[in-house]
Amino acid sequence: MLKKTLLLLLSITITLTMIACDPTSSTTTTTTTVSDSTTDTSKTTTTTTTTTTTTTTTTTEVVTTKLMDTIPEECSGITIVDGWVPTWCDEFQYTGGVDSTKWRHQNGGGGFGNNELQYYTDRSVNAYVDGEYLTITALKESYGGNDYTSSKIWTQGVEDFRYGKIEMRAKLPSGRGTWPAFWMMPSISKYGGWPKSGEIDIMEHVGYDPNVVHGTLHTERFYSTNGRGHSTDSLIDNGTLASIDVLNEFHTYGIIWNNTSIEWFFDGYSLGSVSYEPTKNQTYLLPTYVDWPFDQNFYIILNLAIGGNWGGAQGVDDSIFPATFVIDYVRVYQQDYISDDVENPSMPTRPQVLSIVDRTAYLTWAPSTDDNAIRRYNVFVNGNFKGFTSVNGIQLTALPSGQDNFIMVFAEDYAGNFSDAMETVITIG
Ligand SMILES: [Ca+2]
Ligand SMILES: [Ca+2]
Repeated sequence: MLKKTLLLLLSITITLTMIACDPTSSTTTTTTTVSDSTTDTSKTTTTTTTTTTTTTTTTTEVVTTKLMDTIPEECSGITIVDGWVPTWCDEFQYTGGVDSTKWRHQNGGGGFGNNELQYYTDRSVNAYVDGEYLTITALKESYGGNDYTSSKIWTQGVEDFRYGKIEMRAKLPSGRGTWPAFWMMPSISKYGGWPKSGEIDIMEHVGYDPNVVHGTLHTERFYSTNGRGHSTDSLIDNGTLASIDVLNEFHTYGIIWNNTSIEWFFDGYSLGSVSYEPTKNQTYLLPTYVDWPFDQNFYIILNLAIGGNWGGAQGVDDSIFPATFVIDYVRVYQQDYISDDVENPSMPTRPQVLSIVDRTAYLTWAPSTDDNAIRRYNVFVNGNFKGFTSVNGIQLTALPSGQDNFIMVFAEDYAGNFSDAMETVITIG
C-alpha cells in the first residue's frame, strides 16, 4: 500500500560503520638469541623465526572493541534487529529543555533565505521534553521581527555521523503553513557551500499536502532550483493511504545510508533509494562528489518551520496555532563491520573509461563484494597513490600525456583487508 515513486531502486543490504579497532600485540621472548621476530599488528598475524638453539615464545593479544560493547547507557533498552546496534539516541526520557550534551538550538529568524516566517528560540514554550516526548511547538506571536516562533535543534558541534541507520519516531504537525523536517547537513563543507557538500532530507512534510512525506537528496548536480531535484518525492501518497495518518499517529521515518546509496524507510517499509551510478554521470568530467558528496560526516537537524517558499506556498492558516511536532525518539544505529571480518574483498572488475578529455579521464568499475562491507577503493596511477573513493568511480586528472598510464584499484574493507588489484591502462595521446 505504500506507493513507490522512486528514481532508482537498489537492493541495499549493507551499511557501513566505523568503529575503533585497536589491535595491540605483546611479545614475550624467553631466549638469549632471536634471529628474527616480526609482528604485523595490522593483520594481527605473527611471524616468528627462531634459531635452532633458542626458545622463543610469541603471543599476540588482539583487543577488538565490538560495537555491541559500546552501546550508550541511554540506548541500552533498544532492541537490536538485523545487527543494527544503537550507537547514539535521544529517547527524551527526561524533563525540561533538550539534552545539551546532544543538541544545540538555533536562535534567530529572518527567513533563512527561504522566506520562512518563524523565529527560532530555545524557550521551553517552543521546545519541551516531558519525560517521554520532545514537543516542538510553533506559536503565533510577534518575536524578533517575525510573526511566529518555533524551534530548531541540531547535533552540529556535538555529534556527527557517517553511514548507518538514522531514525525518528514522531507525530507531525497539521495545518496549512507547517513545514516540519528531520534532516542532515555536512559537518564540514569539504566540497564547498550548499549544495556542493550535500543535504540529506530524511523527512519533510508541508501542511497543505497532508500525509505526503518527502525524502530528498541535494547535490551539486541535483538540487531544488536547477530543475533536476534528486528526490524520492511523495513517498507516501495520501490518495492510496487512507489508513495512514501521519498527523495524529506516531510513525517512524528513517534512512539507511552506506558508502554508495541512501534508502528511505517508513515504519520499516522501504520506500526506495538513491545511489551513486557512474553511468548516470552526464559529462564524466566532474569529480564524484558532484553526484555523491555523501562520504563525509553529517549532523542531524529537527525543526518546525512556518511558511517559507515551500511550506508557505498556500499561505498560513492562523487558526492552527499552537502547532506541535511531537518526537518520541531519534536514534542512530550502525552495524559492526570490523569485528569478525575474516575475508579480503573481491577484486574490482570490468574497468571502464567513460570519457577522456585532454588529460582527464573518468574511470569506473564493477563494485567489489566482501564478507562484511567495502569501505573504499584505493586508486594508484603509475605506481603512485592517487586517492580514495567511497564509490566505484573516480575522476583522474593530470594524467601524463604521450604514454600508457597504468592504473590499479584495490578495494578495502573496514578491517583494513585489501583485494587483489584491478589493473587497466589509460592512454593519453
Ligand atoms: Ca520517547
Ligand atoms: Ca572483509
